[in-house]
Amino acid sequence: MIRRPGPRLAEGILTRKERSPVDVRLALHQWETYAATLRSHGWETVEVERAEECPDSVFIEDTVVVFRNVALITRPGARARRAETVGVEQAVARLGASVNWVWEPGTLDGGDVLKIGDTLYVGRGGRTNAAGVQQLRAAFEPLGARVVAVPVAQVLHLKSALTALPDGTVIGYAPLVDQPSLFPRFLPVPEETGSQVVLLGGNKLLMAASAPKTAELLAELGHEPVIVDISEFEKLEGGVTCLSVRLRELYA
Ligand code: CIR
Repeated sequence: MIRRPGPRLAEGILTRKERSPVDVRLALHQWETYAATLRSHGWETVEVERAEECPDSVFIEDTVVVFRNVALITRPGARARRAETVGVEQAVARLGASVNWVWEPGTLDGGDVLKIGDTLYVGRGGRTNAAGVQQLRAAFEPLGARVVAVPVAQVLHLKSALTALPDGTVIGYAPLVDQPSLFPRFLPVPEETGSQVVLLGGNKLLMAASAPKTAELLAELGHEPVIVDISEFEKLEGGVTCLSVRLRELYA
């Protein structure tokens, strides 16, 4: 599931970076390439209706967490992003998910949830609060998920500085990971944006062009990096994972 950037993209929220001008036309081109890359690796893309008024709506991963057939619509930690969930609810319902919601006072961003098999690591920190973690637990533990809360103090989202390889090894940019020892297997990578990979299938990993050293390292370990340039989204603190929601389980 993907969502085309809207006309107000350049106004997206910044928390940790200085603002630098976003080239909206280039961003659109990069987004088209990102979507085409998913498709050329066997993924069907479902485009959620564009949210004209929401600058950050392209970062669709933050609006929903899917486990088995249940889609938990988030309540984003940034108030300005809450209107983004509307179109996403309709889209996941149309795809056959059973829809559930995070309610006040809970806040949860999908970028704070890393799924490895049946384990959901959830980052508690900037955008996701304790009530959000509790509601994630209540939604998914009855379905067989194991929810593990981990602290996030140094980055925007849990997945800003770590994701996982196909075998479940967590890869992370160690200086920005609060407690690497929480993960059974942890591989440090040399670049912050290199810590974000989307599993395309087989040994293929979708990665950002801004992390060449990590791509080289992962290639040496037998993975096959597939590189996309997402510079304009990186200026807004977004990475490869947040530009899509992968719905493997709805289609399983
Ligand atoms: C925000 O601050 O919410 C957006 N500018 C960036 C969101 C990136 N999402 C993610 O890492 N999952």
